[in-house]
Amino acid sequence: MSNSHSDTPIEIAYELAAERYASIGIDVASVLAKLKTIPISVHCWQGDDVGGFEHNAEELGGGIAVTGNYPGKASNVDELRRDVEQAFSLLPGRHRLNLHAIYGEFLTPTDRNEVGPEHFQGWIDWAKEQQVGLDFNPSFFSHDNAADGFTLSHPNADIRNFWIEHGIRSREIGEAFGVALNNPCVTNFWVPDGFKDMPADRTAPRERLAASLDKIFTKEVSPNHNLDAVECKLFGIGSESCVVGSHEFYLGYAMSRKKLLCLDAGHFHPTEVISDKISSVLMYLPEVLLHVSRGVRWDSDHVVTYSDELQAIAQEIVRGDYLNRVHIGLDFFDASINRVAAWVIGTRNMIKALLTAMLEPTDQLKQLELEGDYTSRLALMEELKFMPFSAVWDYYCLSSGVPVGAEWLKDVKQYESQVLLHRSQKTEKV
Ligand code: RNT
Ligand code: ZN
Repeated sequence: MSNSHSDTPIEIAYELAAERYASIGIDVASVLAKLKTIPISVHCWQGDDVGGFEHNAEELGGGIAVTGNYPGKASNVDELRRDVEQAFSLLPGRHRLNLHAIYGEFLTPTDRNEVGPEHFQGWIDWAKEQQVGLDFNPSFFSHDNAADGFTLSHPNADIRNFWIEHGIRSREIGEAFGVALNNPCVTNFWVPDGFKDMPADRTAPRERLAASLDKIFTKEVSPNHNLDAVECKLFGIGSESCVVGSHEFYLGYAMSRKKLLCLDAGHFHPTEVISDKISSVLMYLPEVLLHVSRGVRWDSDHVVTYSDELQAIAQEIVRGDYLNRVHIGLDFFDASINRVAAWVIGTRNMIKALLTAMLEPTDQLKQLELEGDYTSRLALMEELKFMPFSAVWDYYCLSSGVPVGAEWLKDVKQYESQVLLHRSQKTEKV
């Protein structure tokens, strides 16, 4: 490494940081080369408060909620794409876009049991052009047939069949993404089904949910094109007493049907953390999907910050050597701040957490633990928190051609004044 006179302060800081890391056995250049290959699946729904583009879109349902009325929400597919491109331009690395079924391009009113790959051709073309992979989600909420809180486990067979058809078609869309992009799509199934008050029968709805899912998954689809995931949950607004698709339900389902389990950071008891679950679940499942989110007091889906739990999630993925088995997706929605900024903040934090985890001397920490030297383990872990990872992060941004530090905010502010504030504002609820 040479400090030529043309080196910027960021490059100089990086070179010094790289020397520090080399002294603890970390090759920073190879860490950055690897980090570049890890995609984060960025959720489209932060861009419009989980609204979607259906003709007769209903209010957000399913026990999830978005609060805030920050101006500039995307209200059509072109606006959403433009906003996603703006966010992607501020992220180092190449990432993925995660779509929900309600985000299709519907020329005529199209019900959920009518969606198909044709409604997502525009997204496929866009993804090819942007060179990003696509992930998918059937949308089992914000619909008349979900209004009473049940979908795939509904006691009424007609309603169940309606949603089963939606699930089948959603997998076909996922498969079409995988084929067109030559890149497997993760299609994640989350249903809001649950009881507000104590149910008399917890068994029958769970049996119906399993039977409905089995019907949806009947067709064999190549894992090179589509991977199915199922997302568990503890409670929602309106399903406080019993969620049909609980953790135990879906862990068993995923194991027995060879599906991915989706662990959402907001879907457990408040002191329960998904970082501790990854290694347990991966004992028995080949792959998992994460919905990295941040619950504040409840499953509130706040923007992901650089929290202890975010770091712990990244550490678990890296320490367990699970990078190839964990699909990292984000799931938050905040309408009280600039929505593009929300994406950038949350995604940059996820990448930063991966980077710092990859800059750890993992083998040394494990060895100290094995020897029972917990004193050294704790001392080293705490010293690592003050290693110069920010210099590595800055350099990663610089060398990836994206803004360093808070510079990205200028781009977002400019985009806000030039684009977002010119959008016609519909009356929105707070
Ligand atoms: C809801 C689940 C689910 C949704 C998205 C919109 O509690 O987390 O993943 O947030 O599908
Ligand atoms: Zn989720």
